[in-house]
Amino acid sequence: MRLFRTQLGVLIKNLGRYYEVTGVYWDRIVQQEDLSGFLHQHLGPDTQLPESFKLDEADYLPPIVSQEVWAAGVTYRKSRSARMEEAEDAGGGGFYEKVYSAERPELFPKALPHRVAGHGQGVRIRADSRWNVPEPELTVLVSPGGKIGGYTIGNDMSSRDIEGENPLYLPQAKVYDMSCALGPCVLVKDTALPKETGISLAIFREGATVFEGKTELSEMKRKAEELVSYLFRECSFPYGCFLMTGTGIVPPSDFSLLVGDEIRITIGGIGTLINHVI
Ligand code: DO4
Ligand code: MG
Repeated sequence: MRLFRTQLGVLIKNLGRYYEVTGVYWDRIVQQEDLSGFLHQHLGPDTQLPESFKLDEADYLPPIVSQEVWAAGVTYRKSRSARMEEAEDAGGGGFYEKVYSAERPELFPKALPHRVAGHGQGVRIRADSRWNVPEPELTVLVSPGGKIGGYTIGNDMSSRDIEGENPLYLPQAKVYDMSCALGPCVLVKDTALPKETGISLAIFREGATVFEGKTELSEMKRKAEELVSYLFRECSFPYGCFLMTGTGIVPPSDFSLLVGDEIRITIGGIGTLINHVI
């Protein structure tokens, strides 16, 4: 079952048909400890949309209203190596090796809702950075009680030159207006995604593919539940939260995004999140 936040209201897609969730606002929905059970109550002939109904790209809104977005870092070997390389000259490389093997994960606050783009909307690169990449990340929706109720696709836009100059600049490399994208929907599911789930990233420039890469969840060093349990140790989330689980795809060091690029992130079972750099 997939949950959509759209210009037309909150919709569920189940077995190929769309249903409208009426009378309940987004925050109240994603607060549910049994999200799947709650949404099932909203499937019925009275909430069903015509069989011909489909969403246009302009209809999508980011699947977030009052939730915080957090992110985990260096959860894949590929990210560890890229970070070590970019921070080497500044003498910061050792920190990334340490955090990759440490018990405590790297977690950082990524975005407040107003900094999040939805499917089809624009993401930004910083004007004071010359090396920018998207980071395609499986992102979990977590209830106030700390339960993973769903999965979405996240893009953790990052300025690698700022991050590499000094690890203390991480918040500036990661947090700025429209530095985060989430969508196109939340796959509502009580069980973990299979380890073979594929994550792929493609970047297009003026109609040509300028980067393609893929990984799978089996490459992730930590489990999403472990990341969530660290996040919930000393933070409460009355409206629930999103947690991005880190990137396992890093474009080569001579690649940087440009305004106009199209970024497509696909995660098996969820869908494809498309954004343009504006
Ligand atoms: O430590 C820097 C951030 C790494 C990150 O965002 C990632 O691995 O996805
Ligand atoms: Mg990341």
